[in-house]
Amino acid sequence: MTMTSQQAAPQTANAATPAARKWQVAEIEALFELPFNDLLFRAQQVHREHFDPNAVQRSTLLSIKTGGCSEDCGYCSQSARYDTGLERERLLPLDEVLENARAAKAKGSSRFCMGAAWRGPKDKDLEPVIDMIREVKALGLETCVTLGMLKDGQAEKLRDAGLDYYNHNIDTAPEFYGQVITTHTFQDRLDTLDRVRNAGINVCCGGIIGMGERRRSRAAMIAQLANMNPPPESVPINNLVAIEGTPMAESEQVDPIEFVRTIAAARITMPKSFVRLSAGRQQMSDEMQALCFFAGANSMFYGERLLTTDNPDTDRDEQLFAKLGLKAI
Ligand code: SAM
Ligand code: DTB
Ligand code: SF4
Repeated sequence: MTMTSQQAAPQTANAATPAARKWQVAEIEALFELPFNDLLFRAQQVHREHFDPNAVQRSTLLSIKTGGCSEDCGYCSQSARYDTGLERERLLPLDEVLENARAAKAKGSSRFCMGAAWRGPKDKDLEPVIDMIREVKALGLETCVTLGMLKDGQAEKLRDAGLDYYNHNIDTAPEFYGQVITTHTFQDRLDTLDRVRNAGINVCCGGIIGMGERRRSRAAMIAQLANMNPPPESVPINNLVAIEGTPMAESEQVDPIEFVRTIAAARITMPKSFVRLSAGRQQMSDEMQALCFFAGANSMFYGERLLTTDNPDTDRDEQLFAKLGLKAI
Protein backbone atom coordinates (compact mmCIF):
# COMPACT_ATOMS: atom_id res chain seq x y z
CA MET A 1 0.00 0.00 0.00
CA THR A 2 1.26 3.51 -0.71
CA MET A 3 0.16 6.68 0.99
CA THR A 4 -1.20 9.63 -0.91
CA SER A 5 -0.67 13.17 0.31
CA GLN A 6 -4.31 13.16 1.45
CA GLN A 7 -3.66 10.43 4.01
CA ALA A 8 -2.03 11.55 7.22
CA ALA A 9 1.06 9.65 8.31
CA PRO A 10 0.19 7.18 11.04
CA GLN A 11 0.83 8.72 14.45
CA THR A 12 3.83 6.99 16.04
CA ALA A 13 4.20 4.46 13.23
CA ASN A 14 7.12 2.83 15.04
CA ALA A 15 5.66 1.32 18.19
CA ALA A 16 7.80 0.78 21.29
CA THR A 17 8.57 -2.88 21.94
CA PRO A 18 9.60 -4.30 25.32
CA ALA A 19 12.47 -6.39 23.98
CA ALA A 20 13.63 -4.17 21.13
CA ARG A 21 16.74 -5.34 19.29
CA LYS A 22 19.87 -3.41 20.26
CA TRP A 23 22.45 -2.79 17.59
CA GLN A 24 26.12 -2.91 18.57
CA VAL A 25 28.34 -0.32 16.91
CA ALA A 26 30.62 -3.14 15.68
CA GLU A 27 27.68 -4.83 13.94
CA ILE A 28 26.88 -1.62 12.08
CA GLU A 29 30.55 -1.16 11.20
CA ALA A 30 30.43 -4.68 9.77
CA LEU A 31 27.53 -3.58 7.55
CA PHE A 32 29.65 -0.65 6.31
CA GLU A 33 32.44 -3.10 5.49
CA LEU A 34 30.35 -5.43 3.32
CA PRO A 35 31.07 -5.49 -0.41
CA PHE A 36 29.00 -2.62 -1.82
CA ASN A 37 26.74 -4.88 -3.89
CA ASP A 38 25.99 -7.13 -0.91
CA LEU A 39 25.20 -4.12 1.28
CA LEU A 40 22.89 -2.57 -1.30
CA PHE A 41 21.15 -5.87 -2.02
CA ARG A 42 20.46 -6.36 1.67
CA ALA A 43 19.24 -2.79 2.14
CA GLN A 44 16.94 -3.08 -0.89
CA GLN A 45 15.53 -6.38 0.44
CA VAL A 46 14.74 -4.80 3.82
CA HIS A 47 13.30 -1.76 2.07
CA ARG A 48 10.92 -3.86 -0.03
CA GLU A 49 9.63 -5.72 3.02
CA HIS A 50 8.30 -2.49 4.48
CA PHE A 51 7.85 0.09 1.73
CA ASP A 52 6.92 0.64 -1.87
CA PRO A 53 10.44 0.85 -3.39
CA ASN A 54 9.36 3.45 -5.93
CA ALA A 55 7.66 5.95 -3.63
CA VAL A 56 9.45 8.91 -2.05
CA GLN A 57 7.99 11.29 0.52
CA ARG A 58 8.67 15.00 -0.08
CA SER A 59 8.95 17.71 2.58
CA THR A 60 9.48 21.42 2.00
CA LEU A 61 11.56 23.52 4.40
CA LEU A 62 11.14 27.14 5.40
CA SER A 63 13.33 29.12 7.77
CA ILE A 64 10.81 31.06 9.86
CA LYS A 65 13.48 32.69 12.05
CA THR A 66 16.92 33.03 10.50
CA GLY A 67 20.34 33.68 12.04
CA GLY A 68 21.62 35.13 15.30
CA CYS A 69 21.61 31.80 17.17
CA SER A 70 23.41 31.60 20.52
CA GLU A 71 24.73 28.06 19.87
CA ASP A 72 28.12 27.16 18.37
CA CYS A 73 27.22 24.19 16.13
CA GLY A 74 30.33 24.03 13.96
CA TYR A 75 28.49 23.37 10.69
CA CYS A 76 25.81 26.04 10.97
CA SER A 77 25.41 29.23 8.95
CA GLN A 78 23.04 30.60 11.60
CA SER A 79 25.30 30.67 14.66
CA ALA A 80 25.94 34.24 15.83
CA ARG A 81 29.53 33.15 16.62
CA TYR A 82 30.63 32.78 13.02
CA ASP A 83 30.85 35.38 10.30
CA THR A 84 28.94 33.63 7.53
CA GLY A 85 27.52 36.76 5.93
CA LEU A 86 23.98 35.77 6.90
CA GLU A 87 21.59 38.58 7.90
CA ARG A 88 19.79 37.99 11.19
CA GLU A 89 16.02 38.14 10.62
CA ARG A 90 12.91 38.39 12.78
CA LEU A 91 10.21 35.73 12.93
CA LEU A 92 8.36 35.62 9.61
CA PRO A 93 4.76 36.83 9.67
CA LEU A 94 2.01 34.21 9.38
CA ASP A 95 0.84 35.30 5.92
CA GLU A 96 4.34 34.89 4.46
CA VAL A 97 4.60 31.40 5.98
CA LEU A 98 1.22 30.45 4.53
CA GLU A 99 2.15 31.79 1.11
CA ASN A 100 5.19 29.49 1.13
CA ALA A 101 3.16 26.53 2.41
CA ARG A 102 0.53 26.96 -0.33
CA ALA A 103 3.28 27.09 -2.96
CA ALA A 104 4.88 23.94 -1.53
CA LYS A 105 1.58 22.09 -1.67
CA ALA A 106 0.92 23.25 -5.22
CA LYS A 107 4.35 21.87 -6.24
CA GLY A 108 3.49 18.46 -4.78
CA SER A 109 5.01 18.48 -1.31
CA SER A 110 3.17 16.60 1.44
CA ARG A 111 4.88 18.04 4.53
CA PHE A 112 5.91 21.56 5.50
CA CYS A 113 8.84 21.92 7.92
CA MET A 114 9.43 25.21 9.69
CA GLY A 115 12.85 25.87 11.24
CA ALA A 116 13.92 28.50 13.76
CA ALA A 117 17.51 29.39 14.70
CA TRP A 118 16.92 29.14 18.42
CA ARG A 119 18.71 27.29 21.21
CA GLY A 120 15.12 26.61 22.18
CA PRO A 121 11.87 28.57 22.21
CA LYS A 122 10.69 30.77 25.08
CA ASP A 123 7.04 30.16 25.97
CA LYS A 124 6.08 33.44 24.30
CA ASP A 125 7.90 32.37 21.11
CA LEU A 126 5.65 29.34 20.86
CA GLU A 127 2.41 31.30 20.43
CA PRO A 128 3.00 32.55 16.85
CA VAL A 129 4.49 29.17 15.90
CA ILE A 130 1.35 27.43 17.16
CA ASP A 131 -0.74 29.65 14.84
CA MET A 132 1.54 28.67 11.95
CA ILE A 133 1.14 24.96 12.73
CA ARG A 134 -2.68 25.23 12.90
CA GLU A 135 -2.97 27.16 9.66
CA VAL A 136 -0.46 25.10 7.68
CA LYS A 137 -2.24 21.93 8.78
CA ALA A 138 -5.56 23.45 7.69
CA LEU A 139 -4.12 23.66 4.16
CA GLY A 140 -3.96 19.86 4.14
CA LEU A 141 -0.20 19.56 4.70
CA GLU A 142 1.56 17.54 7.37
CA THR A 143 3.41 19.81 9.76
CA CYS A 144 6.93 19.66 11.19
CA VAL A 145 8.87 22.20 13.22
CA THR A 146 12.47 22.35 14.41
CA LEU A 147 12.89 24.93 17.15
CA GLY A 148 15.79 23.61 19.22
CA MET A 149 15.57 22.26 22.77
CA LEU A 150 12.15 22.08 24.42
CA LYS A 151 11.33 22.61 28.09
CA ASP A 152 8.75 20.60 30.03
CA GLY A 153 5.23 21.28 28.78
CA GLN A 154 6.21 22.81 25.43
CA ALA A 155 5.90 19.61 23.39
CA GLU A 156 2.33 19.18 24.68
CA LYS A 157 1.45 22.68 23.46
CA LEU A 158 2.81 21.84 20.02
CA ARG A 159 0.93 18.53 19.99
CA ASP A 160 -2.31 20.29 20.90
CA ALA A 161 -1.80 22.62 17.93
CA GLY A 162 -1.82 19.48 15.74
CA LEU A 163 1.91 19.15 15.09
CA ASP A 164 2.72 15.92 13.24
CA TYR A 165 6.55 15.82 13.52
CA TYR A 166 9.28 17.50 15.57
CA ASN A 167 12.77 17.54 14.04
CA HIS A 168 15.68 17.44 16.45
CA ASN A 169 18.88 15.83 15.22
CA ILE A 170 21.53 14.10 17.30
CA ASP A 171 23.82 15.34 14.51
CA THR A 172 26.71 12.95 15.20
CA ALA A 173 27.98 10.17 17.47
CA PRO A 174 28.17 10.87 21.23
CA GLU A 175 31.98 10.63 21.22
CA PHE A 176 32.31 13.18 18.40
CA TYR A 177 29.64 15.59 19.64
CA GLY A 178 32.02 17.77 21.70
CA GLN A 179 34.13 18.44 18.62
CA VAL A 180 31.11 19.89 16.82
CA ILE A 181 29.08 21.65 19.55
CA THR A 182 30.04 22.85 23.02
CA THR A 183 27.07 25.05 24.05
CA HIS A 184 24.76 22.09 24.70
CA THR A 185 25.30 18.38 25.20
CA PHE A 186 24.32 15.17 23.48
CA GLN A 187 22.20 14.37 26.55
CA ASP A 188 20.33 17.71 26.13
CA ARG A 189 19.32 16.53 22.66
CA LEU A 190 18.11 13.16 24.01
CA ASP A 191 16.08 14.93 26.72
CA THR A 192 14.20 16.98 24.13
CA LEU A 193 13.63 13.87 22.02
CA ASP A 194 12.07 12.18 25.08
CA ARG A 195 9.75 15.14 25.60
CA VAL A 196 8.64 14.97 21.97
CA ARG A 197 8.11 11.20 22.09
CA ASN A 198 6.23 11.34 25.41
CA ALA A 199 3.88 14.00 24.03
CA GLY A 200 2.94 11.59 21.22
CA ILE A 201 4.48 13.62 18.39
CA ASN A 202 6.27 11.74 15.59
CA VAL A 203 10.04 12.04 15.93
CA CYS A 204 12.25 13.25 13.08
CA CYS A 205 15.86 12.71 14.11
CA GLY A 206 19.06 12.13 12.19
CA GLY A 207 22.46 13.67 11.65
CA ILE A 208 25.20 14.96 9.40
CA ILE A 209 27.88 13.06 7.48
CA GLY A 210 31.14 14.69 6.37
CA MET A 211 32.21 16.67 9.44
CA GLY A 212 35.57 14.89 9.67
CA GLU A 213 34.17 11.94 11.64
CA ARG A 214 35.52 8.44 11.17
CA ARG A 215 33.45 5.55 9.86
CA ARG A 216 33.16 4.22 13.43
CA SER A 217 31.42 7.45 14.44
CA ARG A 218 29.05 7.18 11.50
CA ALA A 219 28.19 3.66 12.70
CA ALA A 220 27.85 4.91 16.29
CA MET A 221 25.46 7.65 15.20
CA ILE A 222 23.30 5.12 13.35
CA ALA A 223 23.38 2.84 16.43
CA GLN A 224 22.10 5.66 18.64
CA LEU A 225 19.18 6.27 16.29
CA ALA A 226 18.37 2.60 15.70
CA ASN A 227 18.47 1.79 19.44
CA MET A 228 15.86 4.38 20.33
CA ASN A 229 12.71 2.55 21.35
CA PRO A 230 10.94 3.12 19.07
CA PRO A 231 13.37 4.47 16.44
CA PRO A 232 12.48 7.86 14.92
CA GLU A 233 9.69 7.73 12.33
CA SER A 234 11.81 9.96 10.10
CA VAL A 235 15.62 9.84 9.86
CA PRO A 236 17.26 12.70 7.93
CA ILE A 237 20.79 11.93 6.77
CA ASN A 238 22.43 15.24 5.82
CA ASN A 239 25.60 15.53 3.74
CA LEU A 240 27.44 18.51 5.20
CA VAL A 241 26.89 21.72 3.25
CA ALA A 242 30.22 23.41 3.95
CA ILE A 243 29.54 27.03 4.94
CA GLU A 244 32.26 29.64 4.62
CA GLY A 245 33.04 31.24 7.96
CA THR A 246 32.17 28.14 10.04
CA PRO A 247 34.78 25.84 11.59
CA MET A 248 33.67 23.14 9.12
CA ALA A 249 34.18 25.28 6.03
CA GLU A 250 37.18 23.24 4.90
CA SER A 251 35.88 19.77 5.82
CA GLU A 252 36.79 17.19 3.26
CA GLN A 253 33.79 15.96 1.28
CA VAL A 254 32.82 12.44 2.25
CA ASP A 255 33.24 9.94 -0.59
CA PRO A 256 29.86 9.47 -2.33
CA ILE A 257 30.02 5.66 -1.97
CA GLU A 258 30.58 6.06 1.78
CA PHE A 259 27.52 8.31 1.95
CA VAL A 260 25.43 5.67 0.14
CA ARG A 261 26.73 3.07 2.59
CA THR A 262 25.50 5.25 5.46
CA ILE A 263 22.02 5.39 3.93
CA ALA A 264 22.03 1.59 3.51
CA ALA A 265 23.09 1.08 7.14
CA ALA A 266 20.25 3.37 8.28
CA ARG A 267 17.75 1.43 6.16
CA ILE A 268 18.86 -2.00 7.44
CA THR A 269 18.88 -0.96 11.10
CA MET A 270 15.66 1.10 10.96
CA PRO A 271 13.50 -0.95 8.58
CA LYS A 272 10.22 0.86 9.27
CA SER A 273 11.52 4.44 9.35
CA PHE A 274 11.48 6.90 6.51
CA VAL A 275 15.15 7.57 5.73
CA ARG A 276 15.55 11.05 4.27
CA LEU A 277 18.18 12.02 1.75
CA SER A 278 18.53 15.52 3.21
CA ALA A 279 20.95 18.45 2.90
CA GLY A 280 23.62 18.24 0.20
CA ARG A 281 21.51 17.04 -2.75
CA GLN A 282 22.37 20.19 -4.70
CA GLN A 283 25.97 18.95 -4.86
CA MET A 284 24.99 15.34 -5.76
CA SER A 285 24.77 13.83 -9.22
CA ASP A 286 21.57 12.11 -10.35
CA GLU A 287 23.49 8.84 -10.22
CA MET A 288 24.45 9.31 -6.59
CA GLN A 289 20.87 10.17 -5.64
CA ALA A 290 19.64 7.09 -7.54
CA LEU A 291 22.04 4.94 -5.49
CA CYS A 292 20.72 6.54 -2.28
CA PHE A 293 17.15 5.67 -3.25
CA PHE A 294 18.25 2.13 -4.10
CA ALA A 295 19.97 1.92 -0.70
CA GLY A 296 16.64 2.70 0.96
CA ALA A 297 16.23 6.46 1.13
CA ASN A 298 12.52 7.17 0.69
CA SER A 299 12.13 10.79 1.67
CA MET A 300 13.74 14.08 0.67
CA PHE A 301 13.61 17.86 0.95
CA TYR A 302 11.83 19.31 -2.02
CA GLY A 303 11.84 22.96 -3.09
CA GLU A 304 14.54 25.45 -4.10
CA ARG A 305 15.73 26.26 -0.58
CA LEU A 306 16.74 24.29 2.48
CA LEU A 307 16.98 26.72 5.44
CA THR A 308 19.72 29.11 4.30
CA THR A 309 21.24 27.25 1.35
CA ASP A 310 20.04 26.02 -2.03
CA ASN A 311 18.36 22.73 -2.84
CA PRO A 312 17.78 21.45 -6.40
CA ASP A 313 15.04 23.18 -8.44
CA THR A 314 11.73 21.35 -8.42
CA ASP A 315 12.08 20.97 -12.22
CA ARG A 316 15.34 19.04 -11.79
CA ASP A 317 13.70 16.84 -9.15
CA GLU A 318 10.66 16.18 -11.33
CA GLN A 319 12.99 15.11 -14.13
CA LEU A 320 14.89 12.85 -11.75
CA PHE A 321 11.63 11.26 -10.55
CA ALA A 322 10.55 10.72 -14.16
CA LYS A 323 13.92 9.18 -15.11
CA LEU A 324 13.85 6.81 -12.15
CA GLY A 325 10.11 6.04 -12.32
CA LEU A 326 9.60 7.33 -8.78
CA LYS A 327 6.31 8.60 -7.47
CA ALA A 328 5.84 11.19 -4.75
CA ILE A 329 4.08 10.61 -1.44
N1 SAM B 1 18.05 25.31 15.89
C1 SAM B 1 17.40 24.07 15.77
C2 SAM B 1 18.27 22.91 16.13
O1 SAM B 1 19.50 23.04 16.11
O2 SAM B 1 17.73 21.85 16.43
C3 SAM B 1 16.77 23.82 14.42
C4 SAM B 1 17.48 24.20 13.15
S1 SAM B 1 18.98 23.33 12.76
C5 SAM B 1 19.56 24.31 11.40
C6 SAM B 1 18.44 21.77 12.10
C7 SAM B 1 19.45 20.76 11.64
O3 SAM B 1 19.89 21.07 10.34
C8 SAM B 1 20.73 20.62 12.42
O4 SAM B 1 20.56 19.85 13.58
C9 SAM B 1 21.63 19.91 11.43
O5 SAM B 1 21.54 18.52 11.54
C10 SAM B 1 21.09 20.38 10.08
N2 SAM B 1 22.05 21.30 9.44
C11 SAM B 1 22.25 22.59 9.76
N3 SAM B 1 23.23 23.14 9.01
C12 SAM B 1 23.66 22.18 8.17
C13 SAM B 1 24.67 22.12 7.17
N4 SAM B 1 25.43 23.17 6.88
N5 SAM B 1 24.85 20.97 6.49
C14 SAM B 1 24.09 19.88 6.79
N6 SAM B 1 23.12 19.88 7.74
C15 SAM B 1 22.92 21.00 8.43
C1 DTB C 1 17.51 18.32 8.72
O1 DTB C 1 17.96 17.23 9.15
N1 DTB C 1 18.05 19.01 7.73
C2 DTB C 1 17.31 20.23 7.50
C3 DTB C 1 16.15 20.12 8.51
N2 DTB C 1 16.45 18.92 9.21
C4 DTB C 1 15.84 21.24 9.39
C5 DTB C 1 18.15 21.45 7.52
C6 DTB C 1 19.31 21.42 6.55
C7 DTB C 1 20.03 22.71 6.61
C8 DTB C 1 21.11 22.82 5.58
C9 DTB C 1 21.87 24.09 5.65
C10 DTB C 1 21.05 25.31 5.49
O2 DTB C 1 20.30 25.45 4.50
O3 DTB C 1 21.18 26.22 6.33
FE1 SF4 D 1 21.49 27.28 16.32
FE2 SF4 D 1 20.31 25.06 15.41
FE3 SF4 D 1 22.29 26.27 14.00
FE4 SF4 D 1 22.88 25.00 16.25
S1 SF4 D 1 22.03 24.07 14.36
S2 SF4 D 1 23.61 27.06 15.64
S3 SF4 D 1 21.07 25.42 17.50
S4 SF4 D 1 20.28 27.10 14.45
